[in-house]
Amino acid sequence: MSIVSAFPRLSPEEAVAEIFNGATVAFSGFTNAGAAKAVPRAIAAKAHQLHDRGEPFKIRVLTGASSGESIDEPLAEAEAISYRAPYQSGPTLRKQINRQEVEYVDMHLSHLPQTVLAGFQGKLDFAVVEATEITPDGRVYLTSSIGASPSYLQCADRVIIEVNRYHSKRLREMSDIMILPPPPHRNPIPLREPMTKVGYPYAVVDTRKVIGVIENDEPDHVPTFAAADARSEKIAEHVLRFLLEEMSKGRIPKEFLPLQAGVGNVANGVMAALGRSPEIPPFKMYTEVFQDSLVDLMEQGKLLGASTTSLTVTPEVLKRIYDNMDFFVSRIVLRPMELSNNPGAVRRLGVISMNTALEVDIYGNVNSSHVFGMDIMNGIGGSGEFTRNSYLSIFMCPSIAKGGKISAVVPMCPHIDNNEHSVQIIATDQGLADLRGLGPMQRAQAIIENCAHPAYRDYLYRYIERGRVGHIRHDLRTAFELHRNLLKHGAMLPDLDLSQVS
Ligand code: 0RQ
Repeated sequence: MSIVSAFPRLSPEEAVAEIFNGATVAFSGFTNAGAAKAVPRAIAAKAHQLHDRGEPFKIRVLTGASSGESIDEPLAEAEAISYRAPYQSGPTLRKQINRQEVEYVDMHLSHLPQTVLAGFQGKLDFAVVEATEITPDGRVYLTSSIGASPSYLQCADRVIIEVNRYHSKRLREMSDIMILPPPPHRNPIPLREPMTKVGYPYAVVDTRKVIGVIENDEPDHVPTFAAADARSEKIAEHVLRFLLEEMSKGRIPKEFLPLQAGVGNVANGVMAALGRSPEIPPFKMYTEVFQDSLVDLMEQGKLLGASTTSLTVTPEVLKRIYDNMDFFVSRIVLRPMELSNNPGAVRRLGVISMNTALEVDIYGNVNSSHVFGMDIMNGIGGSGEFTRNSYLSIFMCPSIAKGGKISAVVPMCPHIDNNEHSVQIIATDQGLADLRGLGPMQRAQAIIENCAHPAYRDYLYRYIERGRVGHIRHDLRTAFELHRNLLKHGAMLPDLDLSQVS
């Protein structure tokens, strides 16, 4: 008997027949990796049909993390989302959230599984999970991400499985799955180094809940990253120099420490630069997203192993992995996000974290998520759990944006995702500020001098001079003057000659 045939085989349209207006639907996917594909499209089509007939249809959407092209984009275009958690990065959904048409809960990612288990997200009506296989006894072998799928399979009332033939069945050899029991019944997680496995190669579902199985062979829609630009190269240079200095001072051991890198071009560029440096020894990663550049590093022997929750790689790179599984299965561990991002594990392993900011303030508070403190960009993602608990917490961003109309260093961030108590190092294309051991006014000096673009330094120094003296110096009348200028005039310093800003 075919393993799939133990469950009804459904068309996507049949699978979504029971999904009702107001349902909470939890999808697999951490980024586009391992995201459900056929079902979200079918739900979007159903929403279009019902809306055309004048009938309401919106669902509450949970995933592992963002899921752009596969889930958020089709559903948002169909105006079919009423609520979204824990992270998104889709252009259409972002606009709907910022118009307050969609309620969005921007969460620390490792918190999500326990909030689902505890019922904080309400009842999960459906889980839609991509798998390489579901066995008749309910073992579900997941695909290119684990994310929160094991918890969704456990907690949802009804389950739809997308069996995707594109993915290698050997992904199970990388998978390490467990669900943390609710407190107070938690034991220490016995992770002593990034590659230790502590769980099972499969997630589990009560087969009585399975509505059916849809088969497909669609690759993950992971977009190609642009090559690192000149500013990213500079940031990478500064971070690399800093890490080498830390090694020479004996503050990073000679066997190095596990790295975490956020998503995006800057992080991809920094990882590539670390890989090129002969002085950085071969290292491991304890991270949440495994990106294209890491495959090169693994093949070169520079990256010895990586713990992650998703293989967020382009289809060409994923094929390279699948074609050489004998090499990769022993070097990659795929875990649920409550383990990949677990604060205790991050602290124990001594991770060096590298995440990206939209802006930083002169005291070291970081805004990664809300432009003007009002408009969501993407979300905090995993940056909080890594930053707070890492041995070295680094934030990176270009010193200016939009051709110099925006300074990434500001007097006060109007929204703070990671605060001065957790952020240790800030790097921009201008240089790097090491904030460890510095008091507020020393931090301000280090950040303005090393990280701010020269065109904005005078303004920032004058801001401090006119501030009211306290432990931290601020002028509450003008703390957001740069942001107000940007809103009103389209530039933080409207009189600045941008042709002189490079
Ligand atoms: O807009 O494309 O219209 O020009 O913001 O900026 O420089 O292209 O940077 O793509 O790396 O994204 C923080 C958003 C950076 C991302 C953020 C404008 C700028 C541009 C994007 P345009 P860049 P990136 C991993 C862990 C979440 C936290 C995290 C992010 C656009 O890295 O979402 O790291 N991080 N999580 O012009 C207004 C400013 C601006 C600004 C830049 N100060 N004000 N706009 N821009 N600075 C994720 C997971 O956990 C899954």
